[in-house]
This record gives sequence, structure tokens and C-alpha cells, in this order.
Amino acid sequence: MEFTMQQLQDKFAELYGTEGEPKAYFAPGRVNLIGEHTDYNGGHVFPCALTIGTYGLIRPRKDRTVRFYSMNFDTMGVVTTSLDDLVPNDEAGWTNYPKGVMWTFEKRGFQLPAGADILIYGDIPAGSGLSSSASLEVLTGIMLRDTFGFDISMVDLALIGQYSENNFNGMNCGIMDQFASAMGKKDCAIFLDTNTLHYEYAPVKLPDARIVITNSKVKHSLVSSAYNDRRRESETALKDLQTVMDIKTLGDLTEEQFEAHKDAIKDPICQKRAKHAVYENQRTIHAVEALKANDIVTFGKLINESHISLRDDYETSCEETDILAELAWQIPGVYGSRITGGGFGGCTVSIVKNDAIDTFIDNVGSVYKEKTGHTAEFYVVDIGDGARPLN
Ligand code: GAF
Repeated sequence: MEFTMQQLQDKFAELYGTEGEPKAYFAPGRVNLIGEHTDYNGGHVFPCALTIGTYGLIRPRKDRTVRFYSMNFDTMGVVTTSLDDLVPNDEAGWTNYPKGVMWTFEKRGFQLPAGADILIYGDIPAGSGLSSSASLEVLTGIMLRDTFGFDISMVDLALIGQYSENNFNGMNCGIMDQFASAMGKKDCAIFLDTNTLHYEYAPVKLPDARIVITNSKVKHSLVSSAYNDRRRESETALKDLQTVMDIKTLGDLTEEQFEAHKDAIKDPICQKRAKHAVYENQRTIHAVEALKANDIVTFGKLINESHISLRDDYETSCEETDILAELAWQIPGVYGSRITGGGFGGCTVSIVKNDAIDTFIDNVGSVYKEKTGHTAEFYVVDIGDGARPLN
């Protein structure tokens, strides 16, 4: 964290005055270990919350004004809006995320009795695909809930975040990121069935290894439109399959059932997308079994297969993340490595033996730089808790 809590409190007082102590909150980012692009296909995911994320200070006001300030976008200064004017617009930049959550609260019958002064600071690297927007949504949700005394569960706060991202910000994401940020648990990944929202915490006990995130430092444009395309292609595949079988989601299918009925999917691109969704869901179930049995070798192999499927069938990887994963696979001591998150850049996640971490960072970093000109960043991460008050 670049700023201390004291510095955030001082900035809050400087901007908004000292009348009344603001309350402080935190909501984490996430890394997904396996189960990619399965969350809107009725499959399983296996993310964990990080110890980096978004911090917020909030103090209610007496009128309907809302004031936002971000330490990360300080050049925007204080952005002022009103609870009576909750509409998305480009000039509002990052504030469209908290505004979307406020709009969703009102839509769901949680009428906000007053506005608020809000200060935000995030330590998730920009554009890394580690869910800075989901963490901001969940943070806003928990701040509003506590400040105005609403009775809303953490799972519902995740759903509110997803709804606002879909309907206010136009990104048709699934539930994974908001769920991980709201429901994360230290040292555990969340095995979530996105069909039922049934979940269980699986301890991530890696006796001789750590989770290493590698940031490609690349974010290709049109991420959200390409993401929405994938979602549409998967839905087309599902509709075709439903003409020959009784299923609700692609997550209902085993690999065998998919192979037996795949010809019902007319468009070959949609068929590849569905293949990924079905196989990735099954891989996720097997990966969790392997982790529970302390079989890190199998867990790692499934992680590698996930990358290959995202590269070849779902086509959400890109040259840079392919290079990162393929370099990682060559290093002894790497159990598995794959692109994580929405794709088209962002990060890879790797499971690396403790005594191979330095070599991994040196080798992957230098060859990646040679091949792409980009300087990758590496984070050896701990798994943290979900969103919470700090004072
Ligand atoms: C993004 C989305 F926000 C998630 O819902 C999920 O679909 C992920 O991409 C891919 O697994 O992070």
C-alpha cells in the first residue's frame, strides 16, 4: 500500500473537512486459479481474494450530494454528483462504478436516505485484470450497506456489483469477481458453482510452492466488446444444443455428452467456445479434487490445459500471455501456469516451487522482455479475506 491509512484520513479531512470521522473499508482484488469463462456458462470457478484491493473512506451527508475523490485519479479532483442524477457518462470515468452500485441499490428498493463524501485508493496494478472494478463495486456496496444500515448479505452485495457492472457499465461479466471480492477467505480458494451459487472454501495448502502472478503489462483494446462477443457465442452454442437436449447451461454437460451432441452447434466458432466452457468446467471440478488430495502435480497439469483451451478454443489469450505461460512451462519447479481473468492481456497465474521462484522471475522476465519489449511484473501473493470494515 503506497498510502498509509493516516494519509488517506488526512486527505479526506483536507478535501471534505473534519466534521465527523469517516469509516474505512477494504475490498480485495482476486486471482482465479482455474475455471475461466465458465461463470456465465453455468460452470464452476475457483478464485481467491488477494491482499491487494481497494480502500474507501465514507461519511454520510445531510443532502443528496455525492462527492468522490480517488488517490489514483487525483487529476480528476473531486467529482460531484447527486443521488437524483445517477446516469453513466464517459466524463465521470471511474466514478461510474460506485454510481452504478448506488443506482442498483435504489433499483432494488434500498433507497439511499442521503448522499456521502467518499475517498478511494486502490493498490491493484492498473489494467492487470485482477478485478479492480469488481473490488470497487463490492467496496461501494459494503460502505453503503453499513453507512445506511441496510440488511444485505455479502452474496447479495456481490450480485448487486455484478448487476451494476452489467446494466450500468455495459460489461456483461459473470459473478466470479464480485463473489471473490465479497466472500474471500484467507488461505482458501472459493469453489463456486455459478449455476446455484453453492460454494465451499478449499484451503490452498501448497507444501513447497507459492502462487506467482505475472503481469504482462499489456491490455489490448476492445476487451469488453471481445468479452461480450464470447458470451454471445457461448449463448448461441447453448441454444443450438437445447434443440437436441434438455439442458439449462453448458455447465450441465460432461465432456462425453458434449462430444455426442456437438454437431447440433452450427457455427464452428461457437462450437469451439462451447467446448472450452464444458471442458474447463470439468477441469475445474477435477482440479479442486486434486488440490484436496494434495496432488499438486495434477492440479498444475489442469492449469496448463486450461491455458491451452483458452488459447486455442476460447481465444481469449494473446501473444504476450502465451509467451509468459509457455516460458513458465519450460522451467523445472513450475507445477502449472496459465492466463487468468477475462483475457486479452493482463496476468498469468503460476504455481511455482519455492526454490524455483528466483529462477522463474529471472528467466521469464528476461526472455519476455527480449521477445516483446515489455517489462513483466511479478507478485508472489498471499490469499486474503473478503471485503470488510477497517475501523
Ligand atoms: C472477467 C469477468 F468479470 C468474470 O465474470 C469472468 O467471466 C472472467 O472474466 C473470465 O473467467 O473477469
